[in-house]
Amino acid sequence: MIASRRTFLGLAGTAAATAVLAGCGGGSWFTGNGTGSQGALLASAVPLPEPFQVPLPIPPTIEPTNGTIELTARRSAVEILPGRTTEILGYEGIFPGPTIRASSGEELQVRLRNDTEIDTVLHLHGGRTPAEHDGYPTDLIVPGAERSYVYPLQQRAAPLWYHDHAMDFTGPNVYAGLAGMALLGSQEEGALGLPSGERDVPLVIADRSFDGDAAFAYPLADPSRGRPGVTMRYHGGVLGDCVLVNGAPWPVMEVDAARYRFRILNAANARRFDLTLDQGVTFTQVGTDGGLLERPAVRRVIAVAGAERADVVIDFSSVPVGTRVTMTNSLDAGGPGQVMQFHVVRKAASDDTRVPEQLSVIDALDPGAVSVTRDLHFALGATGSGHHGMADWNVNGVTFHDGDVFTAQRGTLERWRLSSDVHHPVHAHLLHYQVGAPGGDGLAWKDTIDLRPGGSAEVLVPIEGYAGRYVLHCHNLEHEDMMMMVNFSVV
Ligand SMILES: [Cu+2]
Repeated sequence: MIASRRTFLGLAGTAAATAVLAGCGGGSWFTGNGTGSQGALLASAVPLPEPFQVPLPIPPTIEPTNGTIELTARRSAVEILPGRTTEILGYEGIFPGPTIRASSGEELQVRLRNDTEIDTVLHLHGGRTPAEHDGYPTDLIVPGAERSYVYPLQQRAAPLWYHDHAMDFTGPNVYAGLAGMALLGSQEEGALGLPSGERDVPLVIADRSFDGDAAFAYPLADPSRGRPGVTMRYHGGVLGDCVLVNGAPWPVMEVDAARYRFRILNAANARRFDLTLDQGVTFTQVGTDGGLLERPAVRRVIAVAGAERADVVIDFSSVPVGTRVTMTNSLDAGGPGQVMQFHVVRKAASDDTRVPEQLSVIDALDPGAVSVTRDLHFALGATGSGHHGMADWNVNGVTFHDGDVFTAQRGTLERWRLSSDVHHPVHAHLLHYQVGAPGGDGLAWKDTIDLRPGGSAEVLVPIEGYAGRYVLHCHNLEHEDMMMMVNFSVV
């Protein structure tokens, strides 16, 4: 068991050597690598499959019974690379975990049993959740234990997701497979006529690398987990060379010549994706992290940084049967530049779906009502307190161990001016940001904001929900584990 755990959690010596020698991208971990993502490429030590051969898996859907869903986190062996076995940690033993379908406004209880050998924490990302159920990083479920999380879900319908949030080890735990989607629906959304049922498909996109035994390779600084963090080369982030969609490498999905709705989630530790389609096919974006846009937006590129979601419709109805439509990541020319393929295999028997011109109404917040403006700077420590034996990533020079970075008053409106040194996707628990819609038409709600290198963003943040202590962090999971996570309190 120990040997297997080490093989899985650690990085075999040969793979490490391969990674150092063959890792492309040049540059250092700090300066980036020309792929638009912060981090260093970890090259797989086994041959990877040809793209677009493996069918796209659809994670099973799980709905509450009497308001409750039961999940078990456990280790299992699954086939990811054809003919090989990869050990994962997964909710219900699969990666991604089952897709939770729940309803906005209806309380959901998730009972999680930890049948793994690691400590875990469950966080409903994008959930407006009381602090004691939010998955605070040190609220650990130890091996063999279980606990219930109660989610009031007093929030808009939205494509949320759930994942491990254990202190110092979220990166390796999510990389090992502890992530799944949680789609909140509502009557308003259900009445729109958007594609549904088998034509409403989650796409959980994540990059991974494999060691010589086809295990997920993750460069923990200490494979025994005596101390957190990754080896120096990967301090900026772990970039895999194999793109998995719903846990399958560069898969292909057979589709009807009809409209489909895709709930895209970037579940990667560090990689950004700029998704594009060929054959003249475009995306119609209908929603973001925080639910429906006011109006649909036709887009050639869907950009998603770690933890961001995009709710899109793709219309294959005018694509000739037999055509293959390829989704690529325009940020990378190599394997990570490929994502998946859609193979249009038949005419649709019927398609009475539509994308209405008006999807939802978002009441604009009044900037004149802002009572507090906060400057939050995400950067590498100039000197570094060296929590992990190297300079720490931090927010305004402080880290998780330095107490609250601010206290916010419920019922008020704040303006946050976010800025960064390198690329950081910034996520606040509990609170949602109101921003301009992607494409510029109307407003949108977000829980994760992608800050480009040297970038900044200004967002309006209504302080709503529950009193308690929450975290604000970078969703590059290596940055998060290496201290780019701070506390704030809501009173
Ligand atoms: Cu970051």
